[in-house]
This record gives sequence, C-alpha cells and structure tokens, in this order.
Amino acid sequence: MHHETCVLMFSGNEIAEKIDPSTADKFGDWTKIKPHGESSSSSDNNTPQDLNEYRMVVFGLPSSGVSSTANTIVGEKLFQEGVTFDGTTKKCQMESRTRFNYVLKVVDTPGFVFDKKMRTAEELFPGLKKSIMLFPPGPHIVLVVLPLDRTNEDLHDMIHCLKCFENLSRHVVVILTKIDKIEKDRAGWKQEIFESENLSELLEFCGKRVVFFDNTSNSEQQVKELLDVVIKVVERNMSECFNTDYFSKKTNKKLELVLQDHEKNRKSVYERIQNFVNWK
Ligand SMILES: Nc1nc2c(ncn2[C@@H]2O[C@H](COP(=O)(O)OP(=O)(O)O)[C@@H](O)[C@H]2O)c(=O)[nH]1
Ligand SMILES: [Mg+2]
Repeated sequence: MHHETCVLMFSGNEIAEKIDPSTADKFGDWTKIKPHGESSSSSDNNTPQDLNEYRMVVFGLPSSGVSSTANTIVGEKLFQEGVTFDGTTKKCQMESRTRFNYVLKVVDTPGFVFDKKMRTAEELFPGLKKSIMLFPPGPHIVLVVLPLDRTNEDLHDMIHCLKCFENLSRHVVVILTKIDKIEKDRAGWKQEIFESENLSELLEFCGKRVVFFDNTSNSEQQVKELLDVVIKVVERNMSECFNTDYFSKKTNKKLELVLQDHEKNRKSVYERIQNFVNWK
C-alpha cells in the first residue's frame, strides 16, 4: 500500500522531466506510452483512431473551479465558468479534444450539493451518474477539485459521501486549484499541503494523488502533469472505469448512515447554540 502511494503521488513533475523543453511542443517520447491498449471509440467521427482515450469527470464543491479545470484540460473555454449563489453549472456537459496525442474526454458537472432531502447516491451525485451515460462505459478518472483557500465542513461532508462508493477512491485524483494565489516567494508550500491536518482525510482518500492547477494560466505543463498521474492510475486499474455498478444498494445503505450522522451532528450544534443563547 505504502509502495503504491509513493509511485502514484505527484512529486514534482515526472512528465516534465521526460520532456526536452526544446521539443516540448512536438510532444516527447512520453506521449507514445500506450498504457492500456484501449483505442478511442470508433463511433465518434471526430475521434482520431489509434489514440488512447482518457475519460475524466470533474467534480467538487461549487465555485471550486470545477468548470475552469475542465477548460484547462481541454485547452479551450468550452465550459461556462463564474461565481453565482446557486452555482453556474446547472447541467453536465461532455467535450472531447485531442491533445498531446491523446483523446481527452471531459464531463463538467454541477458538483457536490449536500442536501438532506437527497437520500440515494443517484440523487446526491447526479453528475457522476450522468457522466457514465455521456461517455459510456464511464470515466476512468474522477477528478475532485478543491481550491486552496477552502477547507471546511462541506469538504468533509463530500469526502464522507464519496467514501460510500466502494472502490471509488482508486479512480480519484485531486486537483488543487487557485495556486496562483500563493505568494510567489513562499518556499515549501507543497510540503505544507501534504502535511496539512485539514487535508489529511482527503489526501488519504485519494492516495496522495494531487495535481496543482492555476486555471488563470494556459500553461500546458499542468495538464501534462495531470496526464502523467492519469496514465498511471488507468494502468493500475487495468482500464476499469467508474460505472453503474458503483451505484449499488450497499452504497445507498452507507450513504443513509452518513446522512443520519450528519443530521445528528447538525442538531447537536444547533442545541449547543440554543443553550448558549438561552444562557446569555
Ligand atoms: N485565481 C483563480 N481563479 C480561479 C481558478 N479556477 C477557477 N477560478 C475562478 O473561480 C470562479 C469559479 O470557477 P468555476 O470553474 O466556474 O467554478 P465551479 O463552480 O466549481 O465550476 C471563477 O470566477 C473562476 O474564474 C484558479 O485556478 N485561480
Ligand atoms: Mg461549474
């Protein structure tokens, strides 16, 4: 287990090391890696043949940069970004682009909205279910997006709910966005992140597979770094994807317990506030 973590952990930039900067635009040897012999779907007329296809669903708390991350991956502004009270992305959207000699299929989702009225995995994670239909048999990778400036209860709720899907974590790669907000001269910030208490639950869940994104930049390097991790995960999972089997009765049972627990905690916080107010 420890070994796997070390191999898959994003540590600096493995793809970048394989690329001679002078030939980076012509795509170095790393692009020839054919990790799983899966060629792109022949039913898609726009899809070049004989290229490996990677399907990714982008997920996270709203306003984290989910759509922006999807845009960074495809290299164009195809998904709507923005900040609104109710979330900008209302529906799932699938786009496909050939980049770096791979076919990259990306589904943008509204993200995780915790609502106690929702009780089943299908209700709580409509985006994940829909992505399977948008690029069957489903995504190889579930990208969980988190901005650097936001670790709160919502994050814990999201992780607890995601954990209810058995084996989902082996498809997860975390994208930490808004790294442009870090002071340019602050040394050791990556180390700080990997040692952060607030992030420990998430880091354990994703096997420390973390890639850093600045969605305000059109640097290709960050996407190549992500692909480096994606290729290894897909290879390790033997191309198996997140599919409808994950939406099982067992998942719903576990979710029910998490929701009950959440409700209990919420009530106890409310009672504590009430006691405090009455005491004053
Ligand atoms: N500075 C900065 N802003 C970002 C980054 N990623 C997203 N944003 C901004 O954050 C806001 C929400 O982004 P969006 O992708 O629509 O979030 P979503 O609701 O999670 O899909 C938008 O104003 C984006 O421009 C980033 O890496 N850096
Ligand atoms: Mg969005």
